[in-house]
Amino acid sequence: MGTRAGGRRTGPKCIAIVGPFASGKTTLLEAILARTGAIPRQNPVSSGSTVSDHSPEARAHAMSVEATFATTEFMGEQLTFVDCPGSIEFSFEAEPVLAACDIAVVVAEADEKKIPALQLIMRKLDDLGVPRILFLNKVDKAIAGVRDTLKMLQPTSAAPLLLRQIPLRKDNVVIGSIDLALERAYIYREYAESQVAEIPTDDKARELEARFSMLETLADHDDQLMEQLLEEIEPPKDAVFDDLSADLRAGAVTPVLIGTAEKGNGVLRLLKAIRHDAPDVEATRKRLGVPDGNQTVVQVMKTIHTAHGGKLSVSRVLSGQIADAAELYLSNGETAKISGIYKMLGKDQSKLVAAKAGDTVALGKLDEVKTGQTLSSAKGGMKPLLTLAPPQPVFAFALRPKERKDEVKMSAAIQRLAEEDPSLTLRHNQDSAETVLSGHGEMHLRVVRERLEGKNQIPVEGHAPAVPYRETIRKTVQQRGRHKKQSGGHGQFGDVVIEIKPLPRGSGFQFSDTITGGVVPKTYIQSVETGVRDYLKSGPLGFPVVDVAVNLSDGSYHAVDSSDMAFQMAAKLAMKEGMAACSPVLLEPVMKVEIVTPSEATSKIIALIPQRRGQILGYDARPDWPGWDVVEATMPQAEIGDLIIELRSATAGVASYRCAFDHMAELTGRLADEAMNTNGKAA
Ligand SMILES: Nc1nc2c(ncn2[C@@H]2O[C@H](COP(=O)(O)OP(=O)(O)OP(=O)(O)O)[C@@H](O)[C@H]2O)c(=O)[nH]1
Ligand SMILES: [Mg+2]
Repeated sequence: MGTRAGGRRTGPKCIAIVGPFASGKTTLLEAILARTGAIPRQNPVSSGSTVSDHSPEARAHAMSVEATFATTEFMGEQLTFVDCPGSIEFSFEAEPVLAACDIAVVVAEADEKKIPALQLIMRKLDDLGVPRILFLNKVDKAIAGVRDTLKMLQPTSAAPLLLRQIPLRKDNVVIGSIDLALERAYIYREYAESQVAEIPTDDKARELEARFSMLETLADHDDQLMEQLLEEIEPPKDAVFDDLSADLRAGAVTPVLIGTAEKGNGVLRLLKAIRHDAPDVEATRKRLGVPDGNQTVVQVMKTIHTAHGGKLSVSRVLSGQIADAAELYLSNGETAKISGIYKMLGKDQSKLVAAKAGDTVALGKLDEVKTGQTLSSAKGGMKPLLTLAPPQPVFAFALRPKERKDEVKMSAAIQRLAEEDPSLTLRHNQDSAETVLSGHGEMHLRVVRERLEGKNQIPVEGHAPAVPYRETIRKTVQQRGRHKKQSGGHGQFGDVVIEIKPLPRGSGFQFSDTITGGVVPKTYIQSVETGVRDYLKSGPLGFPVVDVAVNLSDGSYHAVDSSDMAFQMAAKLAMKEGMAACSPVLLEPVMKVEIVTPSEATSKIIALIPQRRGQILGYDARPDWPGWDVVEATMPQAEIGDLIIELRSATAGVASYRCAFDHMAELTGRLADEAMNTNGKAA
């Protein structure tokens, strides 16, 4: 016994703190920093001065909006914690962090509504193979028993949730905990280390039962322990500890610790569990497939542009070591020179001269380096360990500075923000001449906007991006167009007869001619096509025209006065008059939408689809996602703009969607008028 775990890992560790929104992650980090002496005392999140949520944006919304790094020391060992935001809109922050951390502390609470959010996180950890401890927070206000809570949370986790502590209650108030592995009681003291105590006699039976259940779970991976349990032999404590470590590191179980982060209770036990049981960078290297050897490998977890303008790439040193001014290779073979190595404590940094394998540090001025990249000392660089693939954006707005003079400044600032947040996309829409920013929800983009206006001091205006309406016709018309001008010397003459005809949806534009006998010479036929195409950029309703065919059937020319220009003009004239008589109609883009939602909200989601002029194509269980459904529908793009807001509010923030263009559909009546008023000719 006691061989599987191979003892405690003493190297520096990187611990991601994740969990559903408002479960107490920031509070827990603050408590950890206070307990380990990195900060003098624990500040409540409401004070707005925690190490994590110091930005005005986080404060304004009382939620974390980005990953925050804090390195501290516990019993002589270095631990870097990364407090990740809980909201799904900012969840991409955690991706590059989770990839290169050793363990995750999942902060959860006894709240049924947050189960789907917890499930999302647990799945992410499963996908990445990150071992985890679950910290069941807010036991001070928990009404249900811990074991009932775990039953409720178990479906979120592939690995069994293994209860390591049970609460100690007095008059229904939690006053401490009993550690089932140590078989000791701890009486909580606010903001201080708990006091060790004997397990009260009244609680002994409960403790034994819970302990037995813990041992049973461990015995699933330990035959010897199984035998001992069957023969009712008390297993040696060391063996139990070894099993706990080994199973945690292998991801075979998720140990559960309890506490009240707000009062600093349960924090020390959590730190000790991390100290004893967490894997270190060696396991993380294996997980990421870092080749053996003595090269330095560094994985970038976050990019920050600090207030004084310096760029920091917060990184995990996976192997080897780095010194200030060292050069590393990017995967594309380029080099980047480190200018400053820093230990992070929220927004504060302190300078270091070097960093070694396991350390999580900020590297200064790596201009070409981006979040998620792998740097290496191996000549020419190494294959990236990670490919960051942000999900499809679900919300967008068009942005412009309030003052024109800020245009260049704004685009530079947005570039910086996009570098800090790889889940942000920026594109220029040529059609509408808009700068469109897309992201993962309304709050996500609101924060970007606040950063532009606050940190960067650029007042901006935002509005919903233009919908790419088109127009077409419903009737065939024949039309003559004559352009004739006699002004002084050279005149202008062009004369065409065209037939304008609707085409089936999706055909685009076709041009043909049935000119015989050279009544319109070849070069001018080309001019007619040019004129028609030019006209089609904006039809009678003010939108690009699609799905029409134009045939040039007749016309005449003048040997001296005809010209390319004159025939273009004649064609445009014919189009202008002809199109108006073709019964023009607006077309709007309709998308195919795939919504993923927890099953309990499926009926609500289905109900809102027709309200947004959508058509339900079907719904089904989401493959491989117990408790979730997929709803498929078609929906006009105009209705999808703010769809995410409604989806999120119907599902405690977790539903999402993907969409792709499906077809164009006619739009008439009031909605067509509105579209024309805002986007088209009438505007
Ligand atoms: N009763 C109780 N409340 C707590 C505890 N820990 C945190 N809270 C409260 O829960 C709320 C959210 O706390 P945060 O620490 O900001 O939660 P978070 O998980 O960091 O939230 P996001 O980063 O926005 O996802 C705050 O009002 C805290 O005061 C606890 O142990 N007990
Ligand atoms: Mg937080």
